Amino acid sequence: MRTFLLATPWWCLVACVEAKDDPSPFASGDRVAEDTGTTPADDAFSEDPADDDTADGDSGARRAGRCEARFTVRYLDGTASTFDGCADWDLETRYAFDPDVPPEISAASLHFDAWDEESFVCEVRLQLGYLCAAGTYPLSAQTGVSWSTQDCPDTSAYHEGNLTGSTGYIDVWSVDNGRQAGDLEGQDLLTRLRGALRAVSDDGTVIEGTFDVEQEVVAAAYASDATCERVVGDADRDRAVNVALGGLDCNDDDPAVSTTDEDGDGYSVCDLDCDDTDAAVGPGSGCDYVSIGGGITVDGYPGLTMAWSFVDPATTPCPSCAFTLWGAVDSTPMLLVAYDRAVRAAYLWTFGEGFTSPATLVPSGAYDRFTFHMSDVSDWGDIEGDFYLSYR
Ligand SMILES: [Ca+2]
Ligand SMILES: [Ca+2]
Ligand SMILES: [Ca+2]
Repeated sequence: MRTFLLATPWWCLVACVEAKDDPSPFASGDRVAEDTGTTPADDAFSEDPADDDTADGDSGARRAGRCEARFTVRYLDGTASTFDGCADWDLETRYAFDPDVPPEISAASLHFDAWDEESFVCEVRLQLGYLCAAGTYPLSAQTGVSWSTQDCPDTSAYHEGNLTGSTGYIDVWSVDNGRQAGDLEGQDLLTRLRGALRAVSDDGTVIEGTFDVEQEVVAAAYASDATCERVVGDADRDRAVNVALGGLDCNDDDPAVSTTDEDGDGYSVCDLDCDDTDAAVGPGSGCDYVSIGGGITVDGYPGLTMAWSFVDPATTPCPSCAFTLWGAVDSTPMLLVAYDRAVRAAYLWTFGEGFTSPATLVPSGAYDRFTFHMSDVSDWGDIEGDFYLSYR
């Protein structure tokens, strides 16, 4: 590999402003962009003679690219905005060259905007500080997703703003730079990137979507000194990342348990469609749980046992929940435990107080398993939930 280190990591110009304390080498570059708001002279992309900030073919240096990209922003009030990001888009890449194998993309930046007019903005930006290979990249100091919703469709004025993903991932499905090996710096290089993303901001707004872009660029070198942060986020390779990484695949060991709605009734198996071949059968119509196993352990009350029963979510503090259980001690209701399908979280309610926390609900043939862990729940302490729910 040849080495061409940059004084200021190019991708840092946006993301590192918010990662001041991050120890990664990408976050520790000088703060020219942060201090002055201008682009540093040593920013690699600003030096790129082919970088015209567009991919629509109006530069002689680049051939017109190809873009498919669709994103949905989901707001906490249940509204959503879906847009095509290819009206104005850009793929920027740097490469590590090798005499024996085709170039690797050492770093990548993607920008998608629903508008090609400068005065309107509905965009998402992806930063991959080190793209070592296809795989799942959890958001970090060097992997970032940010988006702006000022002029997005179906977005109320209340939801307009600029957001940054605090959790989530960029899932790179494939990276293709052709088959030519060697030092290709300065040559035209056709690069294709395909993948998906899902990110959640601190205020709970979610962005998700897929992209497939191909563009010819003038190859420039950049040897990243960052660590490859790629992980296996889609073990069953069904194009859905597991819930532990912020994805929607509730069972990442079984490609048959899908996040897509096969029968078109509005629910996937992960959304608790117990028969995804029959649109007449789904949550609320034949998919209700009828038996419960397991329960909770409460740190503050060791040995506590509760009798659990189903109650109608519509009559509880979590009417949007997919199912709700009352836990009672000696027939006195003590705890309400529910699964909030909209945010895929456990909902717990004690006398007057509600709590949510990440939870997993793993469908399988015999029963669905619902687990969660909540820390410091009022004077109950830590609560660990482990339930087995069956349709029969
Ligand atoms: Ca999967
Ligand atoms: Ca379905
Ligand atoms: Ca169904």
